[in-house]
Amino acid sequence: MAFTLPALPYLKESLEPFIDVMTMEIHHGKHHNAYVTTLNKAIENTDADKMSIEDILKNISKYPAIVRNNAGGHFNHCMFWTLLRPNGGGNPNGKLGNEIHSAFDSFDEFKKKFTKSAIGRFGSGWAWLIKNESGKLEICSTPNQDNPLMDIAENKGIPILGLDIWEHAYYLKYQNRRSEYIDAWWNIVNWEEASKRFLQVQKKEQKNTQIK
Ligand code: MN3
Repeated sequence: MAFTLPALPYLKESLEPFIDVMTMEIHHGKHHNAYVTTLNKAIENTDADKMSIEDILKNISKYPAIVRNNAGGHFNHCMFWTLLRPNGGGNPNGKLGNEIHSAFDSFDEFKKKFTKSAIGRFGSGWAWLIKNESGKLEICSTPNQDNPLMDIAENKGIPILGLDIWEHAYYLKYQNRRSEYIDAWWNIVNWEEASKRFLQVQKKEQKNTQIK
């Protein structure tokens, strides 16, 4: 079963002025598309051919770098698109909002720490809010197309929010000003989607404790 490029859940021009239409076009249509094509070629006739993307990532140490880079690239971008929306931003409410408050003292503190982590990642990579293996919210970052689901990740957990900090995500509009891109990104975060992800992880955790 080959992986496919998902359609964007909004018009590519609808994230303007925060992310420009040309960046969206190239980022989704060229970069993400290339991860999908390369991944499919790399896993053709291997056992990964029939696995879910999550299962590949959880066992990524068994695969060559080409699978690590492109399976990560595919998963990370699928998630990234859904975590953006026109007229997004603001503060998360509900259970995720409460959990962010208790883990980071306030939403502003969380924003500061997340921004710092994203700015501090040298070169290409991602910044994440994850629910870690002890069930706590945690901010971390990964290099290249790695992510916290991978068995080789330094900080393991399930991603709730992810920010692409590769230059291809912002260079056309922001050039070297990564922090301006991050400031803009907060205006289009899809907190409803992040909350949905958080609740799903919580549900799974509850099920697992019941089984134990
Ligand atoms: Mn990207």
